[in-house]
Amino acid sequence: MDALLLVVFAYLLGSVLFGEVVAKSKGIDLRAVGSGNVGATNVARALGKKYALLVFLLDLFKGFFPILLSRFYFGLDSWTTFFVGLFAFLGHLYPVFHGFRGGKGVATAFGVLLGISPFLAVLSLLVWLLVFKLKGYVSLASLSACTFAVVLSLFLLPFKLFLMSLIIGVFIFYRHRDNIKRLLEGTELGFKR
Ligand code: NKO
Repeated sequence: MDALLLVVFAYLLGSVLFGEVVAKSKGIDLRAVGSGNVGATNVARALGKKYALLVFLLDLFKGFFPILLSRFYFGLDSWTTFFVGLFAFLGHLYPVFHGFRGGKGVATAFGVLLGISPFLAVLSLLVWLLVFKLKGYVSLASLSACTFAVVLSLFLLPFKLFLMSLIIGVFIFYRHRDNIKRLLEGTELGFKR
């Protein structure tokens, strides 16, 4: 297995926006609905929770599967795993198959984390669920879980994988800048159809 080839594969797989694919198969343009985003949350707004779960799992797989391959062939604490995780995520943000206009990367980052540390991923998911239950905003839940994951990865992961989490975390915050503005103004979108 060639490391560069695996990184390219991760990027190309990340570049498949399953939200856009599933919505298009239903005759819906996600960019014209709700937040205009291509992620599972906006699929929930456009098509309901069943399809949102499907898209979440598919987008998660884009991060999870390449990381499993990288762990198997190159090991967890390797630069290959660092770049595979980063480029699976960047594929979703800057997808070559969709004019480089991608999503916010939360589900794919979660897949990467699940492949690296199921323990840390499950803890982060619990933070996500708790904040969503208390506050009702997916974006706030995602940003809280992301912060939690980055901080804990400093203590629980090899340093280069903490670095990967940190870079991914910075991109996730940057991609949520409109959500952050809306949260501060009190105009953030809800989640229901
Ligand atoms: O449409 O702008 P919107 O309101 O849709 O969407 C905001 C939303 C975008 O993200 C998604 C994907 C939803 C996935 C939910 C499950 C999350 C589990 C979270 C763990 C996060 C771990 C991040 C790891 C970083 C290293 O936010």
